[in-house]
Amino acid sequence: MDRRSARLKNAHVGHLELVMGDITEQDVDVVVNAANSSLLGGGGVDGAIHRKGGPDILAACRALRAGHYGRGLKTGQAVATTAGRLAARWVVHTVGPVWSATHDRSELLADCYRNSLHVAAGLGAHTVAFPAISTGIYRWPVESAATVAVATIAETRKQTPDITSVRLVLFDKRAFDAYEVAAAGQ
Ligand code: AR6
Repeated sequence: MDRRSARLKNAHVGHLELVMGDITEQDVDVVVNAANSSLLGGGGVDGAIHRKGGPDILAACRALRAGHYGRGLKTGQAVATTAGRLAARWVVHTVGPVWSATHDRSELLADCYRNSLHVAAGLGAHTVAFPAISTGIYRWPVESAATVAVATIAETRKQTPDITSVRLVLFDKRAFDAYEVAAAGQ
């Protein structure tokens, strides 16, 4: 075990798998991307997925923009493309809400998890990995985002029984710990 993997953590809490690591390295059917409404790439998870997945993902996103998604993807919605060179079969792109201290946007964040799981189930996927949507560039406090994510995944899994594994992939220890606490309280 190298020094980096020695620091990695993972846990099973109920039916949820928590992993500290890089979402682009997950061997699952669906990797969820914390995209923006342009669908044309960005930083954070989005940048990492496009970099590692290669140009086929961007080509598929451009095709979506040329078709039904001419005005982009709305906050909370989800849409699938190829996963290009990733180990996953599909990327499901969703747009998290930007954090607001004055407006409660929790339902939009919940929509991301709900709609992504339904899109994944529609594809016939069994295993899905999520990042901590909105907790990076969109500045959502990680404890609050964790509570929304864990509750929504638990509720939606009752309607998507063919999805046998949902993995939350957290980039650092602070996020991992927050999601572990939220999952244990579920
Ligand atoms: N694997 C897992 N988690 C990651 C990775 C990775 N490779 N890279 C970052 N994170 P963010 P958002 C964590 O900013 O807040 C993009 O520009 C990161 O530490 O990727 O929803 C889009 O195009 C954080 O905890 O997504 C949008 O414009 C979490 O993933 C905007 O950012 C989410 O951070 C979306 O912002």
